[in-house]
Amino acid sequence: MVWLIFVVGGAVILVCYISYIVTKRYTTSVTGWRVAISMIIFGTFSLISNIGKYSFMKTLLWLPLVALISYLVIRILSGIFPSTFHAARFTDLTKYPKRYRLVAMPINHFGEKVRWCMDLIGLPYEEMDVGGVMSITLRNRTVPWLVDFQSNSVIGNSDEILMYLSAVYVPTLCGSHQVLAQQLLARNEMTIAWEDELNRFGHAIQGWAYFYILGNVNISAEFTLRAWGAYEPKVSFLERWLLQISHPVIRYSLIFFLRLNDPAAHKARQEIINSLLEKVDSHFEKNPSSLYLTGDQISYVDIIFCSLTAPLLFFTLIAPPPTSHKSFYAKNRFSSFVISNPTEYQDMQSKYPKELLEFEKSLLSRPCGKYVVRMYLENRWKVFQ
Ligand SMILES: N[C@@H](CCC(=O)N[C@@H](CS)C(=O)NCC(=O)O)C(=O)O
Repeated sequence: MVWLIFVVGGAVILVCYISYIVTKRYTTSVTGWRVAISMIIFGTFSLISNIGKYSFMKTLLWLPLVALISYLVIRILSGIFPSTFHAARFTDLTKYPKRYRLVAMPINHFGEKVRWCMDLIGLPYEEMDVGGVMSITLRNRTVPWLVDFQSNSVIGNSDEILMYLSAVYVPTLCGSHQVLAQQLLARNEMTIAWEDELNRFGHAIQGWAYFYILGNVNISAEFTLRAWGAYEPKVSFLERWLLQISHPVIRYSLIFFLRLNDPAAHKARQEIINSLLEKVDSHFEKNPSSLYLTGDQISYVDIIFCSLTAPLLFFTLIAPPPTSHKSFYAKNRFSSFVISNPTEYQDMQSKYPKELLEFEKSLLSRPCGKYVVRMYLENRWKVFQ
């Protein structure tokens, strides 16, 4: 009896989930629902063969037919490729109100680099957010990734997303709008060298900050949970709940995989961060009138550096004091970082690692930190026209 309740209950949940995502398309799952459908069909067959007491041979003979049925159901539910009947024009606005979907997570500095560039060039997109580490663990995919509903493409890795948009979207813009967007995303030998260096920097920041947040048992889980979106309404209820219950497991897995208890790894990360911050300091010290890193115009290199550094300026850019009412990070889209109650804000600050607070303070007095804050104030709300 108990197993029947589990089976029927599980099947009902799966069917509800699938009909929800198929009809509403409100999901970050691009392929996962297909797996769920096969599970339902094969699960149902296993129940039928059990109730009908099928022999081993009979079960084996039926299996190819079940596989075929499973394939056909998935193929029918996938529907028609959006651009099939529209000669590559994106016109089915009822089904896909926006051509692009960015999948990211709240504190996702590689995601912030993409969303900032997309906001600047005025790209029509919707954002869907997953909880921290949910993407890499459940889908073996890092965030951000971009879905293009017209070409049915999924593009992973923030650098590749920018290259894709530069090739596919920017040429469709007109006049000065196109020129500005082209200048922003233009790649040359110098910017490509920056890309490599900034990628190392971004990953060093992840491990370096996690060392204080996750590696220290005295630091409350609340802070990581907030950063991962466990209190963020934009993250699905299921993932928020999963984050809360699985936090200890995730914490120890990250300590192990990112070697957060290895002082040599921590030191190596610190050196990567220091050397890049010094390079940026020295650029602005040698060129006091310079506004950007690679020339007279704003470039994606500026956006990358500022987005990747933003988590180190948590209480300045991401969760600013209650009096400011808005977060510059992600253009204020995550309400869980805007804390208007001063006591709650102070409480969050007191739970934050002291080392990170001190680092933020020192960064704000350096040319590199001032440049990041200026870039956020001047350019985070800007849209090219
Ligand atoms: N090289 C990748 C790195 C992306 C990356 O490391 N993303 C992190 C978050 S910043 C991630 O996916 N973490 C695992 C997860 O949240 O599921 C890119 O540029 O997009």
